[in-house]
Amino acid sequence: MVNTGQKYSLDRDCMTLSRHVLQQLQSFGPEAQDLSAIMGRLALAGKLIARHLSSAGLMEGVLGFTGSTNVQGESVKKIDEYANRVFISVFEQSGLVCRLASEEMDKPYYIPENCPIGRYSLLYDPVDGSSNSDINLNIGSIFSIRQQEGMDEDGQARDLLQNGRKQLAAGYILYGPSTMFVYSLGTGVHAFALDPSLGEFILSRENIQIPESSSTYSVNEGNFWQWDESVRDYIRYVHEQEGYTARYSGALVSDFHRILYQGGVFLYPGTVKKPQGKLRLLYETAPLAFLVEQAGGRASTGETEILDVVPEKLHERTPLIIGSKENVALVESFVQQGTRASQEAVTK
Ligand code: AHM
Ligand code: MG
Repeated sequence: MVNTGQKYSLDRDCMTLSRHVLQQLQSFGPEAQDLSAIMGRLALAGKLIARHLSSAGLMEGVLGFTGSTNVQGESVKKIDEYANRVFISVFEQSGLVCRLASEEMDKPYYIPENCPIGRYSLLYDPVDGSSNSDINLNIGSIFSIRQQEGMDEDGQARDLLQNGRKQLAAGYILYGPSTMFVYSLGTGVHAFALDPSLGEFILSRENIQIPESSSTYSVNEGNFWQWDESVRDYIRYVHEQEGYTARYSGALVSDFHRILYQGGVFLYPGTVKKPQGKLRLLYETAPLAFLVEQAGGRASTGETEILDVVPEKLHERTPLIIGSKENVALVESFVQQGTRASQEAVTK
């Protein structure tokens, strides 16, 4: 007699990331081969970083700050620097991408021999939520793939300054109790869990659909008095409703992962000191917006869809409201009411 339980688990074990990517693209053509190879390299970067993190508490020189600051003026952690180098090493000899742009580098890193138009650019946040790393809590890496559309004489990578709908693929790697690789090629969102005994990412959930609404909200309420009155009104509204739950981990990737699976809304609004908020468009908010739309959710600045924002510079920031459709619309209604009220006050 056939043991069907065993059969199903074997089928599942055989659905590796590379096989899944080719299946999604329904092609063995050159672009499908390239994207499949890029996903394979990203998975390798994820495995290297996960391995490094798994023994971080036992080794010297893994945790803590380097003593330098990055282009954003933020203190760099040793793990940020390590992970940034991992992505470069993994792609440098791959012949797959022409340049890499990351949160940790002022300008993109070029691999000149791979730079014909039509090759790919990788944009990434090597370690998102890195302050969690010193205390062994969840962190992640975020990535986005775009096609190279122009040559770049002055290092400003102007062809990257286009909206998020230009992304060919996006995703993240979550370093949690298990390491997960979540990606989209524009055909749904799919999650893979790292099986350490095989060293392979195995399909865990396919075609994830975010719930239409939920009572979970995720925001750093320590910034309450730094926000616009309209955001404060939304939070006051939430406090008055029964059943709302707040969840905030300090790492966007893990808060987003919860919301992708269980619904709700994550917000990082502008503050008095940072009117555009903290999160960067090209390698944080746009890739997650790409994923959330594929899962049936939304991402907005409050006024504009995140995927429609055209940046003026590489490290541009945007306010972020992301998650279940109904929750995002509710936050937007507060923000837009606030905008209308201040416009009316100006015209009076
Ligand atoms: P990072 O990429 O430098 O780690 O910064 C981004 C992180 C997000 O993961 C997280 O949501 C946010 O910063 C937390 O910021 P705050 O401490 O201001 O709430
Ligand atoms: Mg980040």
